[in-house]
Amino acid sequence: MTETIRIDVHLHEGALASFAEDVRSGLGSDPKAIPPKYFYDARGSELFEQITTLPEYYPTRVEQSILDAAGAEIIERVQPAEIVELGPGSARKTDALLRPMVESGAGTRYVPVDVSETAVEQCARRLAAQYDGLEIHGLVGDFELHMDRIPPAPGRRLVAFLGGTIGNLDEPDRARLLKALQSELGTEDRLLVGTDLVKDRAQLEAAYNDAAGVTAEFNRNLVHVINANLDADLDPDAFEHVAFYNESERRIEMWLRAREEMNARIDALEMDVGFEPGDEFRTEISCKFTRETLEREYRAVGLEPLAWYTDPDELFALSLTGPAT
Ligand code: AVJ
Repeated sequence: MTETIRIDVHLHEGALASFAEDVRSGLGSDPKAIPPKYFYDARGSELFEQITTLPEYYPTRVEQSILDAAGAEIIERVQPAEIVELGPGSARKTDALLRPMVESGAGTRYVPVDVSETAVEQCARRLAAQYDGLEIHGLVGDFELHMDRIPPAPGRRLVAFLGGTIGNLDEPDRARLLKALQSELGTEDRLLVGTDLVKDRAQLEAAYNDAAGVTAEFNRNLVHVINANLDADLDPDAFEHVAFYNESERRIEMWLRAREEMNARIDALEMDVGFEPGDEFRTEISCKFTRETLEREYRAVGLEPLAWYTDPDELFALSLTGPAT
């Protein structure tokens, strides 16, 4: 067998330093907030996989159904030589794009870019076994920082950013990321983004407050990540999971709220942190979009909306864009 998997890790050096810095500034800011990308250690990635199978968490299933229906058409339209995927996680949904790309004969390479090393390794191994001759070049890193490390394409490139993960970024950060992507795209390259859509509060809130409590465990996992990486002694079970829809900001917010008074030590930061009962810090935003709000954001960074794919209930959407000419 020829070697078709290569994985470059760009995370080790700066990663711990930026996590430490984000926790320090995040716990010192008002409101307190830590970026959601740090959820995804091995356990966090596993918990997120469980979330995607929960009855209340519709985005993964609905996006899959849209991809199953439109994947072949998207590939035919773009005719990519490679797919670069930002934040693939398990990359299970990507099959709906990879299969038609490989079958078209034009596509030869898949480049998963994820902060989770285990996610990149596992999806690379699975896909290499599944698609004979597909070259896989994984990058372990933060796509907000390592965009320029993506190797040059052998032809037309389709950049996929699925799952609604772009909603983890606030509008300025989205504009920065989209602008960075736009500037990397050649005239024939395309960007495919999955976004959760604005809908009624009850359905949104149920998706982030599942009855089985998996999302609560996922949320509290951030405390484990802080303890493990920064030599801290926060008690995860002393925090309550809070998730609600902030309608004026069009986003789900997740918070961790102290149930009791707590004094903790973060050794790596030489920092003492105190919590009064009810004190909270934000762990995630998950922004929801309409076609109008999203297309305005695309145009603002020189991306032209080319196609819009949604499900019959308009719960979730995939949008295809390319550099404006
Ligand atoms: C992976 C960022 C798309 O925002 O819905 C799921 C993460 N958080 N449940 C989302 C998540 C809580 C998810 N994304």
